[in-house]
Amino acid sequence: MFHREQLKLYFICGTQDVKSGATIKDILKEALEAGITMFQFREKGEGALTGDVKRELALELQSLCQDYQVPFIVNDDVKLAQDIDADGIHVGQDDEDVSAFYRDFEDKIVGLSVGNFEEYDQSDLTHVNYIGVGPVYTTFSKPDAKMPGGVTRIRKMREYDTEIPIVAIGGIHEENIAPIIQQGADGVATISSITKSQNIKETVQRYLEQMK
Ligand code: TZP
Ligand code: MG
Repeated sequence: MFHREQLKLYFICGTQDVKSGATIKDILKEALEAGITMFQFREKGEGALTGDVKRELALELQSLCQDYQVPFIVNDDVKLAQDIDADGIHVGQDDEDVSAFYRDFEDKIVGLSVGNFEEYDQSDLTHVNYIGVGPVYTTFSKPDAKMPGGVTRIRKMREYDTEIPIVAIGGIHEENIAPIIQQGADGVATISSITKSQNIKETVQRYLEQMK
């Protein structure tokens, strides 16, 4: 079951986002402990895990999320999400069409990336629980990211659709979330502000305090 409150602090991570000594498991555990509200396993780009190794890691991360009752979402890989019975799936505009798989995710969470009005207009949102809107600011975690739309894009998207749950993404950190929430986003999604944090507990707490 999906509640829009789950979007408040949505941590996204794959092995490609973890460079230094720590492991993705350590980072996720700290983030869960500190109170993230949703997690997306996004294994992408050069060196990304595939096949059984990816599946094994997914199962481990899923089990961690279950310990904290935080939804475990798989990016892109519909088959993996079905296979391990993930809590949901997140797809982009160029990924598998929601109409092709929504029946298998009826009681689960389906997220779709929507970068602008054109993408919004061409998307069937009937079976979509939330949209990811971004990049808001410049991001270094997605090499093919489009031009940042700023908080203006968030405000306009909220005016365009006053109901749909929105999670903002891209270049977000604890210091720049206030206007994003003020302009109508339900929450923020972040990779690097958590993976690169010197103190994940503090980072997460600062985020959550501003969402109250
Ligand atoms: N989609 C739009 S921006 C982005 C994705 C997956 C990357 C966000 O990463 P960061 O480090 O929070 O900017
Ligand atoms: Mg994708």
